[in-house]
Amino acid sequence: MATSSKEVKECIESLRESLKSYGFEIYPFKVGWYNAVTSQAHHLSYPADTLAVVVLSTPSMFERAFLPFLKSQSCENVRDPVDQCVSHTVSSCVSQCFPNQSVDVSYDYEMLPSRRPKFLAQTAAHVSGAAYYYQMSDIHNPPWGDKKMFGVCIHHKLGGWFAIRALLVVKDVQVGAELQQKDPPDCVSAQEDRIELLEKFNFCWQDWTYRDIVPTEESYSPQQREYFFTPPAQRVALLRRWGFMTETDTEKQCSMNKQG
Ligand code: B12
Repeated sequence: MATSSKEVKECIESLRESLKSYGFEIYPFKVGWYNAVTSQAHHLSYPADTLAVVVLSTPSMFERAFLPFLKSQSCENVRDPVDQCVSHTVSSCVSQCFPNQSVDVSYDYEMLPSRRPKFLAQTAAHVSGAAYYYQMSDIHNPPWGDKKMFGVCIHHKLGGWFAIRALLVVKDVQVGAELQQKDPPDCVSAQEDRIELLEKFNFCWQDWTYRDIVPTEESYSPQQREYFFTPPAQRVALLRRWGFMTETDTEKQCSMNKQG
C-alpha cells in the first residue's frame, strides 16, 4: 500500500509514545545501513531503503510492562516470561500503530533454521544510532592475542542497563532522504576504557560492572536485580513468593533462563 512519508512519520511517533509508556525505546533505520556492515550470511533480505526499527527495553520495562503482565496473565508455556511479555507488548503496539502495514517482527532470542540469530541486535542498535557497538576491531593492538572477545553495546544515557529486544521491518515502506544515518554517541572513547569494557563484558559479565562503564540516569531497581540475579531454575519460586504465580502455574515448569 502506498503510504506518504507524513503517515509513516506519524506511525513511528505513535509507536514511540506507546512503547515508551511500557519502558521501551525505538530507533528507525534503513535495512541498507545494516547490510552495509554485516557479512552476506547475516543480511536482511529486503531492499536497502526498507524501513526498519530496533526496540530496546530500558530499566523501567520491568515495572511498567513485566510486573503488570505477570499480574494479568499466567505463564502459558515453556517460554521465558520476560520474552513473553516483550512479544505481547511489542506485537500489540505494532498492530495498533501500523494498522495498514505488514510488519515483520523478530525477537532477539529467535534463530533461523541455519542456527544464526534472525537479526544481529548489536549491529542494529549501532546503525540506528541507539547505542554504540564496541568491538575488538575498535581497539588498536588488542592485548588478548588470538582470543575472540565478544563486543558490547553501550547507550550514552543507560550505559549497559538495557536490552535489545526486537527488530521490526515495515516491508512495504521505502524511505528516502527524510531518514539520515547518525552515529550513536561514542561514550567510551578512550582506548583504555574500551579495553576495560570488553574485559568486563567477557570475563566478569555476571557481576554487571560492565553496565556501569559510564554514569547512568537509570538502572535496574532492587526488585529487578533480585529477579535477574536469581538462578533461572529458582525464578518460579521467587515469582511465587512475590505473589505472581500460583501452584498450577509452577507445575507448568516455565523455563526462565534469561537476563535483561
Ligand atoms: C549468541 C549470543 C550469545 C552467545 C555468543 C555471543 C556472541 N556475541 O557471539 C553467548 C551464549 C556466549 C552469549 C553470552 C552473553 N550474552 Co549474548 N547474545 C547472543 C545473540 C543471541 C546473538 C549474537 C550473535 O550470534 N552474533 C553473531 C556474531 C557473528 O555477530 P558479531 O560478532 O556482532 O559480528 C557482526 C558485526 O561485527 C558486524 N559488523 C562488521 N563490521 C561492523 C562495523 C560496524 C560499525 C557495525 C555496527 C557492525 C559490524 O558484522 C558481523 C556479522 O557479519 C545476541 C542477540 C542477537 N539476536 O543479536 C545476544 C546478545 C549479544 N547477548 C547479550 C548479553 C547481555 C549476553 C550476556 C551478558 C548474558 C546475558 N544475557 O546477560 C553474555 C555475555 C557474553 C560473555 N561474556 O559470554 C546482549 C548484549 C547487549 C549489549 N549491550 O551489547 C544481546 C544483544 C542480547 C540482548 N537481548 O540484548 N550471547
